Amino acid sequence: MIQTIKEHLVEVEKFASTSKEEIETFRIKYLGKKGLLNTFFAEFKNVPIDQKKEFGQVINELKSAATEKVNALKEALESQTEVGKYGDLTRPGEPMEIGARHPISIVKNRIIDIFSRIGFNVSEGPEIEDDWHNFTALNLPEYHPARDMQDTFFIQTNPDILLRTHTSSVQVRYMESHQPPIRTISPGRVYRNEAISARSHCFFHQVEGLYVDKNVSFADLKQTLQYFTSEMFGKSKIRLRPSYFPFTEPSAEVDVYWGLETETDYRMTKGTGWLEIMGCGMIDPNVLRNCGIDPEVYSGFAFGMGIDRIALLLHQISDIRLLSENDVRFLEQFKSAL
Ligand code: 2U9
Repeated sequence: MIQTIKEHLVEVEKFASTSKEEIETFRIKYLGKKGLLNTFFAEFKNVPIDQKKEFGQVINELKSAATEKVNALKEALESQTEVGKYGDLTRPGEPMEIGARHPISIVKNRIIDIFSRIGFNVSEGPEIEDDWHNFTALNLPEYHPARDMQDTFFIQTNPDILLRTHTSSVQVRYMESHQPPIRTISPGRVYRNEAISARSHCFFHQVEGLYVDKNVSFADLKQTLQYFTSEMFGKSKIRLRPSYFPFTEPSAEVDVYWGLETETDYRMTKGTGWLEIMGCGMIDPNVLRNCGIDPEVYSGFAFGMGIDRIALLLHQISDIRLLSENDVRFLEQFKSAL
């Protein structure tokens, strides 16, 4: 019997495997409930008294050898396999937090999408501009009173360099480098030097649009705006009120009929049902000429709107400051938006 156990001891010591199943079979063979070790232990009472000591020693030796072998092989196996290295790869993944677009971007992207469907491309330009592209080319010569309309941040050491006050400067650049037909919109950040208060900010966001070709008329302008308001707000009743901009003639302010169905409608429209959403006009011939386009051959319309205001409107945001504070509790509410 002792001899048999010693042979098993040699077998245990020799045993090696990288198969989970084989290791388990080995474990059951020696250490299982009905395994060899239990059988040998049960045999202990039948062993002659003078052999009991040696018998006891060899089966204990066999037990520790088998236990150690199983543990060592399992450990080696786990450190080699993916389960050991990476954990259980079949486990469901950790949910990934998704971000949210800023409401300004959501609104800007919608505007771009709407105009791109009728052939407008997107043009961009520098936020730090020169006097020509921001003012002079746009029919705002030095000392023109309209320059007061947009208090400007100038670079202190150079009065010719400034932070753009509108994205019209981008469109001046676009016309300088492209001949008609031109259909382009310019979204972007613009700067105004206004007193800091709850409602005014040093920068905001605009989209301006430009359409220049032969025979572009005021009717084309109105139809384009009607298409826009209907796509953007689901409302196509608009009215144009005469206005003044130095770069357009004639000029108009665009109101959309919002309705008076809810209390919010009343508050938003001050009880009139009408909401001012943008300005527009036929591009002044002087501006076309300044940009290298012959006003005898071509005409065009332009429009401009503030994105921030539209974002407040569409998402019922109560305070414009929320748009620039980047408070995640505010921003994460836009996860489900476009
Ligand atoms: C060129 C020629 C003309 C762009 C225009 C407006 C009317 C307008 C305001 C709306 C609210 C600015 O964001 S706002 O403060 N804009 O009312 N913008 S026409 O006219 C142009 C643009 C480029 C070369």
